Amino acid sequence: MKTISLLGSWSLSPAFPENCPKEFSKTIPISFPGDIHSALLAQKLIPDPYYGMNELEVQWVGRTAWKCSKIIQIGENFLKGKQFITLENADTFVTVFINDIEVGKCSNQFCLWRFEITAFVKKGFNTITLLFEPSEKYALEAAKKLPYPIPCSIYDISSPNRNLVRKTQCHAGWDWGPCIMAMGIYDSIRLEQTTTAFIDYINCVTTPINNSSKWNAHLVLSYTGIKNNNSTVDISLQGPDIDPISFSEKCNFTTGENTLEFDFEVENPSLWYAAGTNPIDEKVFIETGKVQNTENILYTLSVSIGQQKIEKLIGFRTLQVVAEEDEHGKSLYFKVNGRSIFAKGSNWIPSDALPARMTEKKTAYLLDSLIASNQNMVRVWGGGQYESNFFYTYCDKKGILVWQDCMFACSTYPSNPEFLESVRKEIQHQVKRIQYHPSLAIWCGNNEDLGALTWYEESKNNRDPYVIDYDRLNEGVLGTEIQKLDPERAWWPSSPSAGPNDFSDNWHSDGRGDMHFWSVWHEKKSFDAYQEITPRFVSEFGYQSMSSVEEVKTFAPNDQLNLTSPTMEFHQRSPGGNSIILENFSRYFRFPSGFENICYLSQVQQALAIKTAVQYWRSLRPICMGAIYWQLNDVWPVVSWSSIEYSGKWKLLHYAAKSFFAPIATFLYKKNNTIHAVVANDTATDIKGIYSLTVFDFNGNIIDKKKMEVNCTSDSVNHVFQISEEKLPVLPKDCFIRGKLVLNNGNVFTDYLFLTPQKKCDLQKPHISVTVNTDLSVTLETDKPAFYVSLETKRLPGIFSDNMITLLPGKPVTLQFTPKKTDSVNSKMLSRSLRIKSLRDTY
Ligand code: BMA
Repeated sequence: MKTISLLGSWSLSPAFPENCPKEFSKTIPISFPGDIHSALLAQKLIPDPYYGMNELEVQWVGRTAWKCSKIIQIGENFLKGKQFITLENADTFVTVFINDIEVGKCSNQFCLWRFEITAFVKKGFNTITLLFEPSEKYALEAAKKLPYPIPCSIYDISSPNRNLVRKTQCHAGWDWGPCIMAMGIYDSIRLEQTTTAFIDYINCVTTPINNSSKWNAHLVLSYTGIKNNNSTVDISLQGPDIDPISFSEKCNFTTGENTLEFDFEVENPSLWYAAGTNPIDEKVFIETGKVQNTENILYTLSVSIGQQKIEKLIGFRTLQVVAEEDEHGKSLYFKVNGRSIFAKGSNWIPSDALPARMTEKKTAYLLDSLIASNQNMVRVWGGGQYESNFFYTYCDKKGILVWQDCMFACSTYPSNPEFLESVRKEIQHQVKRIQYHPSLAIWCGNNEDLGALTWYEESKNNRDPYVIDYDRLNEGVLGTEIQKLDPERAWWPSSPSAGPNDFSDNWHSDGRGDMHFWSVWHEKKSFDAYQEITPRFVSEFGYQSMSSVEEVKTFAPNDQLNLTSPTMEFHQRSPGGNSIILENFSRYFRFPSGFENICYLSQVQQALAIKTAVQYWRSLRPICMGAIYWQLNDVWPVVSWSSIEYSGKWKLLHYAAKSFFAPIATFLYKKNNTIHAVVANDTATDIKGIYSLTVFDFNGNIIDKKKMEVNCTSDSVNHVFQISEEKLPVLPKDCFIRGKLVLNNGNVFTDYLFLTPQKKCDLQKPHISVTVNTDLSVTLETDKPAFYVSLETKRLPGIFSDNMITLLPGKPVTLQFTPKKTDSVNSKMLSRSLRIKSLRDTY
């Protein structure tokens, strides 16, 4: 088999130039993987859709048909046997022509499309043309044919009926994303030639063999034969610490789709670990208090038939999803290699609204950031896309457990035969493409579609047809196909849900399965509401913040740097979102002065909200076993729930996550006037130390102190101490509290707590001195207690070892800065770009 990649440069022009303004009628370059908006932007034919309100100016692009062509030379050899053109992640309605003859039509972004072109290719030059037609046109046509309306969520700027076309749902606009109805090829487009068969997919299920150090590897090879033939299949497995395995088998290939299965044994491979649970890393953490993340050892499985060779990296681990009835309801947790894992993570949305910018570099950066803040799980949310091969392989290496939604979100969906058939092909392809990844932990049918049945007038008033549609799609196609193709992996019907065969909508029930907890945002409850539930696993909860001023300036001119300016409101898509941020300022803080302080305080507030939730829920272990916050990243610069800004800058939440998700952590929280001190230990080692609780006044004087010996067994929490605030020698408004755990080996973990909203406290104005050291560390010292002390760099991207810290007089703290571009940054540059802010500076 031979392959010719068609990635790289193509020519782009409107399909019907007569309908376009003159400047667009010319032919311009486009590069695949890539998209049409990005190509037009590169030629300055459209304005930057992320700037100001330009999004409105580019809506026509997605409503226009475009043509891309490429000329390719084909040699004699390639014409033996049969030829095909194959497209992956083609968005969405793409008609393919070879030498002006139509050879096929793609209509689902998530399917693999392979069209035979044997009769149409010729020796020498061939022209390949792709006609991209607007998805919106197809969606509107589909809507007209419906016997009754199929509603979906609609935002101010959105493309109608996005739920009727199989395309990344959030391209149509979301409550954090622009409406950019992108078109393009985002993965692969290639010509293929074979005289025998294609290897379509390989899967390898690895299972430990009882009472031995051996594992069984069960290899499944899916192939399409183009004629009956006998060929030899060569299989090998290699890795750094096993004896190479290789064997060959003569196999009969028949025409059409087939599978072949092989079993072989592997002696003592290294185990695959979820991040943070590798024994070597845990040992380092216990000894030094420093988190280390060793990459997992993966093994190269290679399968060849004739000239065709496929290689995949596989891992060895056991993984169970435990969803069992118990005295608290129904559990949901993950067991890796027999050990229960508290899932700490965030929700992933596509890495950019312009698909050409969804680069491997960006994916790696975001996943590295996720790991660096002590997370071990990512949820690939159903309104986005099945992610790239690179994404899953990166998760395999780093030990990031993947919660994989199918790509359906916040909507009702149709169940006509064509739609279901298209989804069946989509899910068959996606399961076979990604199921070999050891990081893939669970398949989930959709995001919030079960709940969405209660959102729309149509489905509320006439529920039956919508329930039947839901069931046909979700259980009839997705659940059935997934359980048939990937029986080793758990099937979870929806997020949130109470698990298989329980069709309750689970929105406000905290006892069963996973829940989405949005009361402290959409319902505007106070942060205390996080402590009013006892969830088993929270797969979504979020709180918005603004991005840094530096980021805001990338989309707003100076005269718009005001929260209620048209541009700022345009870059806020959650209805009433800015008011919720402001309302909580007035609930907790003295009102910040000026735009810069608003941005900063909104990030402090977001970090405190999510910290409150995670600390409380971690303290409920083992009843609660997961906290996956909404959301890790942004698709453009916007006010949102993300912990990382579009530009990659960590918001204060991302730094806070590093502490509240740390393997060993101490938490202070107040519930019903009682202060609780908790130690959480997510390591495999029992720990011992001294816990101290100190009450300070706002001059930094110690008013009271209690000390006790504590221990905390592995993978558990210890509620070490409780005290009613009335028992304190001062009024709650006149003090703050520090909980400090000093382990017997000297490692220290701390947490601070205010007992009243900070606005009631008479904070002293601190004078913080800053010393920038030659190794790019920054030493901070203060004369008065300073809260949420945050460092930021201007025009110098990078990450601090910690941020949003509490500084006490006489206790200098040194934070290390790691610039994104390590070369040529010196302490002078860091000094110049450094900004520092604490809570008292905001008013
Ligand atoms: C959740 C998600 C998203 C949404 C977010 C914030 O429920 O599934 O659809 O963006 O809430 O509203």
